[in-house]
This record gives sequence, structure tokens and C-alpha cells, in this order.
Amino acid sequence: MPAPIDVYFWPTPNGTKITVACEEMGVDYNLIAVNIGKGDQFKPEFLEISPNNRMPAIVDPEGPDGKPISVFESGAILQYLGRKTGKFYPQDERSRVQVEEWLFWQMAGLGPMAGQANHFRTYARQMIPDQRYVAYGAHRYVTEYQRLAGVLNKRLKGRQFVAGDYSIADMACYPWARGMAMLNPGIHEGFDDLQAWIARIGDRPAVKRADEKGRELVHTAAAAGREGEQARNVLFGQRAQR
Ligand SMILES: N[C@@H](CCC(=O)N[C@@H](CS)C(=O)NCC(=O)O)C(=O)O
Repeated sequence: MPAPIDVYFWPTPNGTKITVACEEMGVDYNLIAVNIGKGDQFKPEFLEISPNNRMPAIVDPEGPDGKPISVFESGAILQYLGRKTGKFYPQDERSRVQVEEWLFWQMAGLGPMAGQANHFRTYARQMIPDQRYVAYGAHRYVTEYQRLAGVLNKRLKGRQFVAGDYSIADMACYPWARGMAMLNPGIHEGFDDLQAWIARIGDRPAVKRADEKGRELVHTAAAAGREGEQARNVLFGQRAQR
């Protein structure tokens, strides 16, 4: 029996990619709460494995040559787990290239733009007095998110999944697209193929199990943390460390 992997996690879209992947691939894992609203991401022991103070990260006690390995960045973690298990990350070069195209498209586009859109729509108005910047930022990033959602919708026309069979590319894109639909009702209006794909992925038992584990983690007393203004200051008041 392979030893369980430690998953440093909080149930955000980037975190959920990894619990979904573990559930889908049948990887045994321990969840370790990184309450980002409370500042757990700055703990020295976490920074040792994730120097950018962001979760998710993993530690696999049985990495290459049987020795432990840590991995940060959700895209790198998905690739690592896909290679390790041989699942949802095809080996044939043409298929793999397609999966990587859409994985990197998510990492560099869909995720960051969705994150900024939510920031300007939800948090920025509580952070700075000059609302003109807030309005411009919200417009800029919501528009760009919708452009990307349109690209994904077009890609999904006549396809069940983003890149061939169900893959780590779907696992990367799904939590962001779903999260945007939940926070911004109507944002996918007219994107019927995207909406059908969100429903299709959300129906998968592994995705439901991953969501349930995320909810359970947040409800544990150990994971409870700061809310509101304190959490906003932890997340959005960060400056360069020298
Ligand atoms: N590119 C990184 C982004 C990770 C990321 O932004 N994580 C957020 C939560 S979704 C986080 O840990 N935030 C903590 C902070 O901002 O201090 C990845 O995909 O792993």
C-alpha cells in the first residue's frame, strides 16, 4: 500500500483541483488545513515547501527513488500526480500536448482572471476609498474572464471534456468555472456547452467526495479562523519580504 500524500489545503478553487485529482486517481491523502484567512500560509514550516506562501502544496513521502518530495503550484501537482498514477494524464505525445495546453491556459488565464474579477467585485470596494479604480478593475477582469469563458465554451462544443478524455485539464478548469458561476449568477449566460460541462463534472462522485472533505475541514474547530476585515488584511495587505 503506498503511503498517503500530505495535501496542504484550503477549499478554494486551486485547493479543490488537488482533492478532486486525489479522489479521481484513488490516491490516499491526508488533508492539512492551511487557513489562508488566518495566515497559516506564512508559517515557516509551510514556506519550506511552498515559498510563494500559497496553497495547495503536497508532500509525497514516497517520491522518486522512494524518497520524499514536496511540490507547490497546483498545475505542477496535477502533473506530478498524473505521472505518478498514470491516470488522467495521457502518455501519448499528441494527447499529452492537448492536456498541457489547456492546463497552462487555466493556470495563466482562467484562474488568475477569475481571481482578479472576484477581488474587484467583492473585496476591493472595502479596501480603497477611490471607487473609480474598483469600477475599472471589476470591468476589466470580468470582461476578460468572460472572454476566456467564451473560449472554453467554444472548445467544449461537441466535446465531453476539455482535452480528449477526462483529464487533469478538466480538474484544473472546473473549480474556477463553477466558482465563478456560484459567485456571479448569469456570468455564463449563452455559454450552454460550458454550463453543461460544469454540470457533468459536478455530477462525478469523486468531485462530490472532494467537496464534502473540504466542507468537513472548514467545520473543524482546528481550522476555524479569522473572517472579514482581518482575513482581508492577511490576504490583500501583503508586501515584498526582503
Ligand atoms: N498559482 C498558484 C496559486 C495558488 C493560490 O493563489 N492560492 C491561494 C488560494 S486560491 C492562496 O493560497 N492564497 C494565500 C495568500 O494569498 O496569501 C497555484 O495554482 O497553486
